[in-house]
Amino acid sequence: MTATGTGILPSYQRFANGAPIAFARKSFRSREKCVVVLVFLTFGFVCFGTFFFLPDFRAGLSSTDSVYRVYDQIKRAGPEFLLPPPPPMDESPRGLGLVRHNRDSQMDLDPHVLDDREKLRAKIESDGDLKVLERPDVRRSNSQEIKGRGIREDQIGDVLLQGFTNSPYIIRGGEDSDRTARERRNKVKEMMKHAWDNYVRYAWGKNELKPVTKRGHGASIFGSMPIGATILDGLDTLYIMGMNEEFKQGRDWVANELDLDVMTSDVSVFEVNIRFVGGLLACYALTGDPIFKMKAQQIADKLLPAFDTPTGIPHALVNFRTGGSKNYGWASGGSSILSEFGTLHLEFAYLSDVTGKSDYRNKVDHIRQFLMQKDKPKGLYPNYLNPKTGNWGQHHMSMGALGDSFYEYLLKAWIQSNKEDNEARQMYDDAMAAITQHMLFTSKNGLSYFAELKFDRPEHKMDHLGCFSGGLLGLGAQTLKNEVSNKYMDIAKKITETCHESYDRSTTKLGPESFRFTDGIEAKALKSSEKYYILRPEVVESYFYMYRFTKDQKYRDWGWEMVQALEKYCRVEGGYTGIKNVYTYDPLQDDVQQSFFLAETLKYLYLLFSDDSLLPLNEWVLNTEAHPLPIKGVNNFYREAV
Ligand code: DMJ
Repeated sequence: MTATGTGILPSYQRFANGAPIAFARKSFRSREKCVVVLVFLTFGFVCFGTFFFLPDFRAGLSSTDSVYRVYDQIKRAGPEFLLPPPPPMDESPRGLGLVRHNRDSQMDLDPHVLDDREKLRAKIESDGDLKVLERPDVRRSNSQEIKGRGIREDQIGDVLLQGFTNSPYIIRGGEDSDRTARERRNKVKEMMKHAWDNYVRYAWGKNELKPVTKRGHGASIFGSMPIGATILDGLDTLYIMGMNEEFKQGRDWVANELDLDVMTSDVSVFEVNIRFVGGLLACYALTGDPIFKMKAQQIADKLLPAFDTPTGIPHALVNFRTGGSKNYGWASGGSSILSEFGTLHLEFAYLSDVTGKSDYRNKVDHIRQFLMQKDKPKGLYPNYLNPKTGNWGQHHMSMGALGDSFYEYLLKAWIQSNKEDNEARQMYDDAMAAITQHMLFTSKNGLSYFAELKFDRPEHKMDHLGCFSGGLLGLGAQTLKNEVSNKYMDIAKKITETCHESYDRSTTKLGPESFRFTDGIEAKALKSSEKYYILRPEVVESYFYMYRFTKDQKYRDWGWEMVQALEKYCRVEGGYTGIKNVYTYDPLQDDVQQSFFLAETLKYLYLLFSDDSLLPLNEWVLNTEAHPLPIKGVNNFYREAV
């Protein structure tokens, strides 16, 4: 077989049914001659255009050194003009940072992209420095400003993200004039970096980090599959602290990796709402990046089947795959829990406003109406409500576990609505009047605390969880001045003081899960099952609010004591761990870095050492997981759908 017949070499010989056809003609046809002439003409036109229309060459016609000038331009552009730059050294694990840098460097390679970016950045900066969140100008809407300049709504996030990821460092405000406060704040930021970096290194994409054994951790509240709880919960803290690279890394995970389809088991409606929906909505408000709104909505949609109960009071657990929902068997005969179904309002109301879909708000309004018309024993709300019958379960009442954030969301829904949701404020005021009348006690040595009620009997015990109530009462008193506001501010100070005592009376200077006021004990845990500390935020949450309202330096100093204790007893090489007994010098570690440590504890500490311009409380309201949501009508970051 010849080479021609193999098809390996090119051949112009034609074949018919495998037999060669004789090629007789030796000259061109006239049509072929025309094509040849046309080709020559086109070539001539291109050469002519090159010399007379391209700027560099035209300029160089009179010059003898044009070749050298082109060479010089290439040289100045650097080697990247011809070759992509090497990826920067990357210490982050799993090549995450490498992927990011590679992509960025390819963007940088294209001079047109670079140019557009620069222009966009200049435009944004001329709008009044949108990247700096220090003091948003409430008279102008940021998104409108951008829209007004021809940038589509769906580009806003990218514009903002590109804006700050290109920048070496952008301060988001709140630097205190006091040097000590600034140093302490920097320390908190370093703690956040330690917590985040180790999560990235050992548990990326998992729900939480086991900092001692250095691997992923999965809590059942998030279901059986990893869904990046620490990323969703911690992202806005990264943003607020100006940790741009880390924020971008988390944002890209949300955009590209967050996959709800992996969620095939039951999850807690409450936890998913406050941590994931709340976290994503806060990021949406802060950045305008539509990916956050989209993901928040997708997750909230998965929660909706939990509301399909005879009363519309949602179940505690929902299955993302089947839509089936149920309550915990242990909760007073299958009841729903007050602090859970009562802690959806802020996120759902805001989600309706940014998506333009009323469903979410309708669901939580319905819960509100249902609770309003129910009889309340002595004006108090029991912790349990049966979603089938609509009857209260056991008459247990608490400012701590099972009750807490229900009261918080009454006040904060009113604040979020720019004080228009008066129903909510009235319910809050009525509830606080009943609680302070029936559940507020003073110990022999003068410490104020909220006891729990079991039917009519007080149990003289307060949860760490209940320590948020110092800040809450302060916020209530600060936002509505009336004949009782001084009284409530006074209680707020006393409760915060008691909670500090629970820390101060421990060996580690960290507070126990619950503390009692019985048998000669004050503000100390009694049982070993109450002595643990799992990196909870509620005490520093109250320090933060009370510092904002009073400017009393002691709250900052108490916060600093907490930082030192965290560093001493909870910091390990692989992150931060909870401890099992706050009353020993060498406590056992629980090996869990809770996602709320990044979302709340470190955020409140950071805010405590910032000045009031960072997340001013007349523009932002923090959800129960410390995710900031904008206040309607006064905050341009509200981004209501039009
Ligand atoms: C957080 O998830 C929230 O603050 C919630 O309201 C109750 N407690 C944890 C942190 O302790």
